[in-house]
Amino acid sequence: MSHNTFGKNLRFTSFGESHGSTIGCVLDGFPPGMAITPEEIKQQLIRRATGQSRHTSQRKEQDDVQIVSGVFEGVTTGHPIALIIENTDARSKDYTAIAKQIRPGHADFSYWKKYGVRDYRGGGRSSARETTMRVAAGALARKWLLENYRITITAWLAQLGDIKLAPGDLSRIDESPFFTGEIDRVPELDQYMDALRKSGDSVGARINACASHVPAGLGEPVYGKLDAELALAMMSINATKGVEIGAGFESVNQNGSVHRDEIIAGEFASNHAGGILAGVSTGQDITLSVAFKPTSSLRIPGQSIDTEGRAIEVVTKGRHDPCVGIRATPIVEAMMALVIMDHIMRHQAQTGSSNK
Ligand code: EPS
Repeated sequence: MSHNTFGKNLRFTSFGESHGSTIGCVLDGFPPGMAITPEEIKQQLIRRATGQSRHTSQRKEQDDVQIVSGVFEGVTTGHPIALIIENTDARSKDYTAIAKQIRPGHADFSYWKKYGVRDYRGGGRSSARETTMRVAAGALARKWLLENYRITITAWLAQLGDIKLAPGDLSRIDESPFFTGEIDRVPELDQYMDALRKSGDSVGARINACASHVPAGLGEPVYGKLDAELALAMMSINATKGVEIGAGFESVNQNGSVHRDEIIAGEFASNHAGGILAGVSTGQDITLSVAFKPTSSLRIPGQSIDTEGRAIEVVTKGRHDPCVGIRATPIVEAMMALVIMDHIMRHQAQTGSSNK
């Protein structure tokens, strides 16, 4: 089976490959009456796009989004919203040399084992190109959440390789390609990435995220818990290797007397739960953290096999991200927005209450 849809009352489906003619998505169940323009969607797309700095892949896609359906006279109609973007800068010949080679650490291996056939051009469906559509749909969800619930969602770079970063001033994360609020540390990050790129290697990253003003009561115990569905959404992003909610794995070191979030005079005194208790939102900020592995398309030779099973040495040339985690930041935000909006609609459908 293939599975390209998520969400229940707000359903998102994406299609398309990195080097196909077009990528696209359908967002079904979106409420009528919200104004939206392609330019607003593009504002989010630019944040994720390649070629915006020297630290990401130099593929230059315009990412001009066309709203094909579900919007009439600039307003959502309640019908499926279909969005498409043409691929205009795919350079498939970059992949001829590795057409029959399996890059170690890449979907090349597992997709080939599963399907027996693979679109080797840019990784086909396994490419991060697909995440463009998540950010496009996420732009609509973010706007709806802000207008209807004042919900804001912000993600930031918390770690690049072994460099740990504090949140700093989160209102400034869009001022550098790193999505960091520690603006004065950007030169250090530039230097680190320049050296990494020169070495031909790649590195992982940690992205932290926070959603504020999320109402209490979202989440569907026991198999549709809000944290479970957020974790699933994050794990579906390319290169994710770990997700933590609230205190996450740090909870292992904590005593119950520390971990529990005491309620003093009607207010939570801390937020180790990450805004979710027993799979249901508490009204506190929802906080999570996502680990991205280092990308596998490297200029450094690696031992592997070809599609005939022969031992080979693989070298990947072309335009690749030395740290795909950096531009995963807007993808994390988009996935959080889509999951939270879906849960608001599910909560309303079950209880008849908007919990505003
Ligand atoms: C990617 C490899 C590069 C990236 C691509 C993701 O593509 P190509 O090899 O075709 O130049 O540019 O990312 C995007 C195009 C995008 O929009 O995110 C990969 O191997 O996943």
